[in-house]
Amino acid sequence: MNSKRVAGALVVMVALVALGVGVGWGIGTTVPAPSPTVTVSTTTSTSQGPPAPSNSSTFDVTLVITTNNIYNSTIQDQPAYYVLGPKGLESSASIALPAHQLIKLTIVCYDDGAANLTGSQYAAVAGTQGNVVTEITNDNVNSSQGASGIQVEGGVTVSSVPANDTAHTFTIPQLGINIPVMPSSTVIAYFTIDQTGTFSWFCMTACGSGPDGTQGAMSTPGWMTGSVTAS
Ligand SMILES: [Cu+2]
Repeated sequence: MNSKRVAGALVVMVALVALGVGVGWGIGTTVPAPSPTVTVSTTTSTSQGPPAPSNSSTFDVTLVITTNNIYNSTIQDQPAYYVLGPKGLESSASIALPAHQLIKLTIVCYDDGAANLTGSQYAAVAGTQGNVVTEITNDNVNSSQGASGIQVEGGVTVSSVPANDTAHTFTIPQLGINIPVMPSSTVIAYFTIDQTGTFSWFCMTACGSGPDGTQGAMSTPGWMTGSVTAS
């Protein structure tokens, strides 16, 4: 079959399966059941995979924290947040997010060191679904080979992290969002922004330069602060 026929056949198959699901659930019971020989393969969307199917309402965004970024010849290396784009890393100075839509935020932190929190409250997760995140570290993930295949235990759901083991945070004070990030971890958070507008985001650990660690990256858009525009 040519590609148009393949596409047409897929549409018909999906429609037949959708009808079948409706019948199975007692919805639209006047529609006859499709042939039991109709089968389709389904795919599951992941943040690393192909674009989410049209029935998914989750907006995926990934931020990456690296440390070997030359701020200038005096301060030298500073940590920075980046947005993971289709071809690599992009500036985090201005992050565009949808309003009124569930956002899946993944933060990948290559920084292996902790920094002092600028306030003890920033160790607690806030503003996410259930006020929790999934923290994945090299110490809380395990795989084992079971009789039915690989068994994965990946990450833990937490409402806070140890205050003395926080590398950075992703914090939007105006929206009440605070996501603490442990050293060398990946964090997954779900939240919704129920308003439009532009809001400042900050890291609330003293990870910058200067005597109190609040200069350099901490005070420069695209490094450890910036804006989020929800529209
Ligand atoms: Cu930071």
